[in-house]
Amino acid sequence: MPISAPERIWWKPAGKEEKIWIAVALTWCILITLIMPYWHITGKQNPPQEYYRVSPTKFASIVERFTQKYKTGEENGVAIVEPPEGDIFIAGSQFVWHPILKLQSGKTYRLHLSSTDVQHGFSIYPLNMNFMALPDMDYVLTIQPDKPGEYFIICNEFCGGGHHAMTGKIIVM
Ligand SMILES: [Cu+2]
Repeated sequence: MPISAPERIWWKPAGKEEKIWIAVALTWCILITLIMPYWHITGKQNPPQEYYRVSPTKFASIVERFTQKYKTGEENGVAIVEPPEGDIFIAGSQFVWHPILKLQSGKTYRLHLSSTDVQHGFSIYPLNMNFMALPDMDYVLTIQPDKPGEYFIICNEFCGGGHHAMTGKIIVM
């Protein structure tokens, strides 16, 4: 069979259903495109606006000093600290979040979050709060815990062989 050119007009004009589908899809595209900037401004889910540069070794030594100063106990080899209101620190390191923070409900803390090695994901469970912990970056999250209980921190960024077991804890009194 010889190869022949297709008919000159081989398509059919769009039918009614196809036109409806295109209109619905286009409307939806425009809508979700507009929702993105809208949610960025009103969604209260943006990363913290306060952050500083800090070297991983410097942050590690700050966390160490903070831990020694306010240490009240230990759990599975991780120090428990009970700091007063103000600046508090937590570091992600392969493969643990440390120290364990014991906080008072209703008080305001400035939680400094960073990593002493690679990138980690800071995810507070059961709350749906997720932040990045980056080496070289000190993110300051102003928090006011209002519900007593135990909150678990899970690393949600693959960071190496022990990633699946990388947890931490915040206790609210
Ligand atoms: Cu991880």
